[in-house]
Formats: sequence, C-alpha cells, structure tokens
Amino acid sequence: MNTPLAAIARRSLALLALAALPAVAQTPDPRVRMTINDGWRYRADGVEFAEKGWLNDTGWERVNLPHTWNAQDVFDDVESYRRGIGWYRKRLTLPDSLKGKRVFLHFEGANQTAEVYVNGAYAGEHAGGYTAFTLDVTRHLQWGGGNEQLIAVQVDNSHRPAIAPLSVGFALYGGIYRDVWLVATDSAHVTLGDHGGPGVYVTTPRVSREAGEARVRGTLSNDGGAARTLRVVSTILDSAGARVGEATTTVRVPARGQAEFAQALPAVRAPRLWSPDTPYLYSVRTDVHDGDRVIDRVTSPLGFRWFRFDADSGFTLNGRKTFLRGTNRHQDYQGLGSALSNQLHVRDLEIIKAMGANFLRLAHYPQDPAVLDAADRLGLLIWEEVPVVNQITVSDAFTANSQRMLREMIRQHHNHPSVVIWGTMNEVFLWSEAGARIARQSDTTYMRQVRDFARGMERLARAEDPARATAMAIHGAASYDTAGVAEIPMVLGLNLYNGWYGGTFAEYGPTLDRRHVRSPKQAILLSEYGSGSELRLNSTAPERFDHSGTWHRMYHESYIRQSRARPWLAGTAVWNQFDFSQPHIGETTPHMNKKGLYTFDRKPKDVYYLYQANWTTAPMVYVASRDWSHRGGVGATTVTQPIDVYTTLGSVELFVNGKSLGAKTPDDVRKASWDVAFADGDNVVEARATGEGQTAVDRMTIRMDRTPADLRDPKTPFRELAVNVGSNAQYADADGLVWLADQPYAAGSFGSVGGQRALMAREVVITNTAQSPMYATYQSNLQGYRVDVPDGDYEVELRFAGTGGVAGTAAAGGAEAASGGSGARVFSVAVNGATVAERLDLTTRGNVAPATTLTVTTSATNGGGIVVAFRALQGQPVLNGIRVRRR
Ligand code: GCB
Repeated sequence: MNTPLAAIARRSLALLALAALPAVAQTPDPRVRMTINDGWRYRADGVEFAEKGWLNDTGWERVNLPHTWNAQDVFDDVESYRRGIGWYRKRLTLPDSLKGKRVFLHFEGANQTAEVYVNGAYAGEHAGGYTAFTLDVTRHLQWGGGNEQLIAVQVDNSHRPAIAPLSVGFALYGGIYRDVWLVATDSAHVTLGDHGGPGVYVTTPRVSREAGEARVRGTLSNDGGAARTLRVVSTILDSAGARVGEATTTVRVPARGQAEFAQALPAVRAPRLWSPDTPYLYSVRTDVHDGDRVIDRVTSPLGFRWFRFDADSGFTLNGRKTFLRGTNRHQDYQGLGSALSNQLHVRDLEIIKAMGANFLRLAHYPQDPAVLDAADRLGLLIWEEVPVVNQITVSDAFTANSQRMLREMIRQHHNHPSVVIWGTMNEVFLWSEAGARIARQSDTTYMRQVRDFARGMERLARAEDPARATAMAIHGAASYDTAGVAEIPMVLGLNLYNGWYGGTFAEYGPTLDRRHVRSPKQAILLSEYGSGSELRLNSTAPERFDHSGTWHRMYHESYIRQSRARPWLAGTAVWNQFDFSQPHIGETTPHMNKKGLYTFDRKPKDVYYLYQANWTTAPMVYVASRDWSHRGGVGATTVTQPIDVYTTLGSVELFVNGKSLGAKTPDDVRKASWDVAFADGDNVVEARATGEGQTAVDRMTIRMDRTPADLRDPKTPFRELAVNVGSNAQYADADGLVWLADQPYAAGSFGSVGGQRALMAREVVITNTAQSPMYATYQSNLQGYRVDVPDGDYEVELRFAGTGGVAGTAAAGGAEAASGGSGARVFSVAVNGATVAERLDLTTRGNVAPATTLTVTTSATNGGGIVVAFRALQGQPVLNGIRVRRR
C-alpha cells in the first residue's frame, strides 16, 4: 500500500469487516438522472440566432436522439457526404423540485464539435466526436413561468486540422448521435466536470485468488457559499447487491471549492474473479452524506482481475495464459449511421460474444457507454483507442486536443474492468503530413514530430492509468521503426493484410515472426486482418480481391492456423466484425467496407461460423453455404462443387438428398469438406455431427442451376445463360439469376475472346445499378464474346460500366489490365454481324462508373451461336456482364 493512501485509509472512520455489515440500506439515489433524447428540432446548416428563444423553429425537422444527418448520404453521394453545421433545439420543462439544485447536461457524444446554449446564453463547447462532456448549466436556467428552458446545440462535423481524426476510412457522421442526460445534484456533489468522467475512480492495486483490494479516489465539489463537512461512504456490493466491505472518509469541502478523497476498501477475501468466462461484477457505491442525509451517489463497476502482457508468453489473465480471441467493431449500422440505440450496441456485443470471442478492439475511437457496460457484463476484454488515424497535424492545437481526448477516454471508461488496453493511434504513417498516401516516409522532420507526438500520448496514457497497457496499431511501413515510433507502446498492434491488399496469406506468419524478432520486448497482437466479401459472390477457384465468400473463409482459416502456431502472440482481432461505411471507396458495393463477418444490417456471413466452431465448445454444426445457397455451374448431368461444414464436434457426416457422402473428422480449423454432385434444382444438404455423446444437425437447401457443358446438348434445352464477365466468381443476383464465373471461349460453350480480366480500381464507385458486385470485374481490351447456343431467337443483354478516370487493376489471376488512363473508352459493338452500337461511349471522369445495359434481339443460325464483337475507337473496349435468353 503506498503511504499517503495508507495514511488516508487509517484516518477513515470505519473499515468494517464483512460479516459485521448490516443488510444494504435502500436509500433512494439522491441524484436525478434522466435522458432528454426526445422531442428535439433539427436543422441542417448554419442558422443565425438559432440559440435565441424568439426564433421560430416550428418548421425545423422533429427528431429524437440519437440522431445523425449522414445516415443516408454517406451512400448517396459520389464525391462526399455533408460535412458541416447542424443545429438542434429542445424546449425542456423542469420540475420545481430541481430548483436550487445544480443542473448539468451530459452529452455522451456529438460529432465532432458542439457549442451548447441554454436560454440563449453560451454554456460551453466540446471538440472531438467520440468522447462525452458535461456542462454545468445551472446559472443559465430560468425558473418561474412554467420553468421552460431552451437548449440549443450547434454541431459541426467539418474537417478540422486540429481535431483527430483527419483522414479516415470511415464515415464521420455528424450529429448528436448518442444519449443526452440531464443530471441534477445537491450543491455539494461528486465532481461532474472532470473530463466527462464519473468523478469517482476505482482501482484494484492488488488482486489474487485469496484477496482483492479496491481503492476509490475522487473529488467533491461544493458550489454553495459555505464550507461543508461531508462523509464519503464507499461500499463494495456483490452482484446480488449484498454489502461486502466499506470505507468511510470525512472530507471538508471549502465554499465554492473542491476537495479530493481517497479510500482503501477492506480486502475482499477469496474474491470472485472477473474473466471472459466468468464476468463476475461487484460494484462500488459511493455515497456522499451530509449528516443523516445522503446527498449524492455514484455507482462504479468493480471487477477483480489481474493481467499481464509479455513479449514471449503473450497475454495472461488471472495467472492463466489466455489467447485474445478478438475482433474489431465500428459503431455504424445500416439505415442508422452512427445513431444506434443502446439495445443495438448491446446486441452487437452479444453477437461477438456468441462467436466465442473474449476480446474486442473498439476501432478507431471511444464508443458508447452501453458498449463498455456490455463488455463488463458479457465478459469481453477491451482495447479502446482515440481516433488518431493515418496522420497527425503538427500543431500545438492538434496535440492538445488529442491528449485531451485520450484523457477523456481514460477517465470516462476507467472503471470498466473489461478495459485492458488504451490505444493511442492507428497507422499514423499511412498518410504524409500533406495528406498524400505514402509507402515510405521521406520527411524526417515529420517523422520526428510524429515520434514526439507519440511519446507525449504514451506518457499521458501511462500517467493517467498505470494499471492498463498501452498500444498502437501499425501497418507494414518501415517508418515506424526508422522514426522510433514502433518501440513506444507496451503492446504493438499489427494490421496485416497479406493475401488481401497484396501477396499471399501464407506470408502472414513469417511477417509476424520478423516483427517478433525486431520487437523482442513488446507483446504483439494482430490488431487487424481481413478480406472483403459480398454475400452473393462465390467461387470454386477463389483468389485475392475477388470478394468471394469462399476466399474470405480461406483467408480466415489460414490466419487462425498461423496465429495458433505462434504461442508468443498475445491475440488476434478480425477486421471487422461488421461491414461498415467507408466513404470514397468503390469496390463491390460503393462506400462500404465489406470485410465484416456480418453484413451492415447484421446478418452473419458463413465465415462467422468458422470462428464459432473454433472458439466455442457447445455442440454446433454449420453447412457453410448460406451465402451460396443459389449456385450455378457447368456440367453434363450434375455439377460437382465443394461444401464445407464447420463443427465443434469430433465427427461429421454429410447427406445430400438423403444419401450419405460419408463421415469425416474435421481438420485443425474445425472444417470438413466434400465434393458434392448437385442435381438440377433443389438439393437438401444435411450435416450431422457427433462427438462425446453430443449431436448437432444443420440442414439447408441449395439450388443448382446447371448449364450444360455443351450448350447445344439436346437433353438440356437451352434457356438462359448469364456470365459475370472478367470474374473467377459467380454472382447470384437478387432477381434469382446466377451469373457464372467467366472463362476463355471454348467451342460448344461460352467465353471471352481475347481480353484481360480486370478489376475496377478501389476508388471507382459503380453507380446506376443495384448489382454493383457484378460490375466490379470486367474484361478489358477484348475482341469479342461468344456463346454457342443452338439455332434460334435470342435476347442478348450486355452490361458495361466505364472504369472511372483511374486505371483498373488486374484481377488476381489475370494479366495487368491496360486502361484508358484518362477514362476514355469508346468502341463499337456488333452482335452476329449487326452493329448495335456504333460509338458506345463509356468515357468517365472522376471516380464514377455508371452502369449501362445494351439489350438486343438476335438470331443464331447455321450453328454460328452468338458472337459479340468489339472494335476500339478510343481507349479499350470493356465488358462486365452478358446474359443470353432464348425468346
Ligand atoms: C486498416 C485500417 C482500417 C481499414 C482497414 C481496411 O489497416 O486501420 O481503418 O478499414 O485497414 O479495410 O483497409
């Protein structure tokens, strides 16, 4: 026990032993807390005199909080979403009972700057969109005449060089997007103005299986005109609410002043330890007494646990080596943007927990208090970080704001036993100071400035909270080492995308190993890894960047395997649990990052069950084909394609249409695979898993639309064929059609003539279609496309998209696609010799690629099938999709 605290503890009036404590007294909470989320008025853009009572706001939009003005436009707009000012107003009637009390407004989050006015007067402001702030508004309140108050808040999410984040791959949704609280207290109270924090801070300096010691420190404020002598009673309650121990301290608080207190609570014998498996929560109730009256109360969560990060042994919790099985979470949600209800926040954490995770990185910013509460209760260890992402601004203001955010995050979430890591920054060398994406930093001055900034953040985090580890996440750039930045945090987070943005996933393990050698004193955590996937893209020959669910699963299977082989690794965190909005990115679905294990509207992708099979123990089996339940394929009588099954059990047998394909033992990532000969139409697939007296069954129907290998095979009269041109993956569209993977033309079948498979550049946004995944790949510079249908009348649909003003990149298996560079693409199109477009102009500027369809009728005669021919006039011809239907 350190000496000053010991002294304080000795001065405490009472340190009671457990058994002696009477039952907990049910004194009501003297503090008034209520949300004021409902009935706001909102208006976009700046409004003069918006804070004034006389301004008529009846024409403003009615909104309830949480609210963001960007829930939709992050997807609508190609160039940008609205970043600017929004005004909120609310009229609030206070009960007479609050007269004479101190009244505060507590904003859980407003992105990213907020100026608050009460009854026309400026009450305070806050910069930074992810941390809470509390304002004492007592002096602005008006009593009498109905006690109606006007709260007006100007929120602004414009780019500000002095406020992190600067350039990011996620939407900076503007608005008051978390709860707002009204808090009323006695004129003497636990201090509320401490960086938005609770004013009471609980630590557990010594915890073992035998005893858990808790300490409480805090500050009392006295806003009255006379000094007061108050008693602070902190009581440990167990999860059933029974008193376990308590400490009382007398504090004299000067008039209009503050006084600190510190208490050492009696050690809890044989404490129930907190861990992800048994998230046992005590709480500390801190009551402030004035004579017989309890005048204020703050309740803090308390969990007894201890942990350690170590370079060679990874992470240890309560003395046991624990691999951090983790994931990352952004806070946005389809249709809502960042304005989620607490229930949805909690549901996200339940999804993560049900996957078997024990660790969650809140990337890239502090999240809703409901998230931290849920992590405590469900048992998820937390890495929380401030939004210093990609780059810094070299300025005193940026440094001061970043440090303030860090302090706010730590104080606000300090008491949560789930938190083990405070993160200070993410990939800070991804962009240069000037805002250019960089591979290697060459500006040594900037590098030194970043290092100094990082050191400042590190010092602050360690001083604020010596009980937690610090971390930063870095990417592959050498600058972190040359600038001396990588060595700063206690835990080094690596964001590795081998097998997605480049290389193969087999390179992941060796990359980790090199870092372990290079950073022998730091615990290493894989803070991000992931690949993108669209629900309806799948492949029998998956490859990097194809966005197929198949590659997604292979990627994660490989990372699970390689991570497991490195016992020194502290843990891993998937990027990302949920698809999230990423403005300025095209890929397969515009403005979306599709690396989620779940979709944006919270539907599990097949890969989620890979994790569940590996990370949980309850009997489960899952046929990993929900994302590929409608398949297409080429075959003479049946189509043979793989089926993967994940299970926690020791053996699994697969039945297709009632016939057993045999039992298998799942491999090291709990997967068993079969090649299945699918019949035309619906196939019932059932997996039955058994092991240790347990069983689990999963059944689903897979529809197979077979295309005969020979399109003129009379046994299967030709009806329709659709091809996802340029792609190795097939695409099942929402209208019930499967666009097959592309192939080079083979006589009797279909395919491209000439051409190179290519992929839209990442920045290019495909517009004018609901089927963007189909357009993300194409054939470039092709001469033609052939489909050897039998003689007859046909409708031919050709799907095109320009490629934006940027060069496309080669699809993984293909040659480098030459592109029009300027985006110029003009060519003629002929179908069976008839010109259907003389000058098809797909020239596009900027990063926009509108989709276009050309539908024509034609006849196949004399066994010639359908021949589509292209002739370049400017740039190179492209084709993204083709569909041929018999009339
Ligand atoms: C990263 C970033 C993260 C991105 C992710 C990606 O390294 O830290 O913010 O979203 O990569 O998907 O590219």
